[in-house]
Amino acid sequence: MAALRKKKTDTTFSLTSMSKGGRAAVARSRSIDHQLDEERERREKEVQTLILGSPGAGKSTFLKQLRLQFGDGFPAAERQGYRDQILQNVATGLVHLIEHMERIGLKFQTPEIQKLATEFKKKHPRISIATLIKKFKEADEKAEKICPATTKAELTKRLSSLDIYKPDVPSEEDMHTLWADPAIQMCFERRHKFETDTLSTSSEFFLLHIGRICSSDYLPSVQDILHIRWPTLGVQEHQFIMDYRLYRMIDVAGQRSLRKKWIHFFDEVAAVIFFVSLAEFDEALEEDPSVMAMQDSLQAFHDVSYNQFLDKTDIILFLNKKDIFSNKLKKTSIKTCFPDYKGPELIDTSLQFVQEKFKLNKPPSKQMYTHVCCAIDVQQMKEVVSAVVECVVDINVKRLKHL
Ligand SMILES: Nc1nc2c(ncn2[C@@H]2O[C@H](COP(=O)(O)OP(=O)(O)O)[C@@H](O)[C@H]2O)c(=O)[nH]1
Ligand SMILES: [Mg+2]
Repeated sequence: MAALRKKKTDTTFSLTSMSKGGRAAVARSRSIDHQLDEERERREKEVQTLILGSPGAGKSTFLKQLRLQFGDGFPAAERQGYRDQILQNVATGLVHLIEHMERIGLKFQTPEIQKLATEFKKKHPRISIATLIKKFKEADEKAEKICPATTKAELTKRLSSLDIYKPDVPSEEDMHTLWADPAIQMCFERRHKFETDTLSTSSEFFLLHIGRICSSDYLPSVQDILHIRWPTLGVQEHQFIMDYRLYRMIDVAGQRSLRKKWIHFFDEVAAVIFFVSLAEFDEALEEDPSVMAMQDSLQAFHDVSYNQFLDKTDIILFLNKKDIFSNKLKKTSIKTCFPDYKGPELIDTSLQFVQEKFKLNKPPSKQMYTHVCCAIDVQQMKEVVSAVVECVVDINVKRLKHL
């Protein structure tokens, strides 16, 4: 900034001694200088960070942690607004159990409750990411036809408004009745023995708190909000101001079919935060079951870090869901995803191997900062979020030197 200001004063030599054409040229140059100054000032004041990664990797949860520390921390009035999403998540957990009971032939205690369960399942089907993605893609293509987005701002607006997930709010009374049944209780007790289609940690959490949640004076807690699973397929943003700078954290939809849109967000980006769910090492992609989810994340990470528009952009890699990763490794080897793994069946060595894989999928010269974490853990994330914000600030200082 100082250098640029100096340059500006240098051009204020005697205008009166110049020809008309010369004066016009200086005026033009001043106006360009002025525009550059303004642009530079805007860039200095505004720091954009893109948050990329597959659906379910923990991007929204990270944004919530950021809000907890650098925002208003979810005041009561706002927490109330999460109630319907939480009730929906409880319903998803119940339907998961009902489906498991059907598979193993376990019946509810009375025909009335059995009927209620069948109707409940029909009314509140479990969210399939694959179906949502299909619906989102269709809505996006339709919107594009009616009104093509020509600027990033338009695209952001359009993608954020494609709200395609609007399920019915389940009845608390129905959920109480289903949950009180001894058969569903038995099924829940045996949840750790489910061979396939295991209950997610968020479903487990909400079912364990069903009594509190389904009460008339229920007010969601911060922990409840952090456990919400609510697929966001559009663009979400969280802004905060620090040291007179506006930090914009932009969460862009992560599913494969929409990745080509990421590129619209690449200009003016100071840093990229790339989220990977460590829990996906033994999972296949819902969109394409022939592909292992973590291999797909590696490919996406490779494409981002080698993208020409991001060649000067540093990457912050988040290896998230360490808790689920550690649990899964007790039963399943990392070889499920990486047959070339030769190390011992230990958490630390398996984790190092995954880290190494990501390191090998970026240009050697590109700076990468890695965090291994559990995004729902408020205590642990305090340090991580501060470190990330500090890192983004540093990256921006470095970036400004090269502008
Ligand atoms: N157990 C566990 N669950 C997590 C972790 N991070 C996020 N989640 C949960 O995973 C689900 C998906 O997270 P979300 O932030 O919505 O993913 P996004 O699609 O990338 O935005 C939510 O239910 C979160 O509560 C984690 O580290 N451990
Ligand atoms: Mg999200």
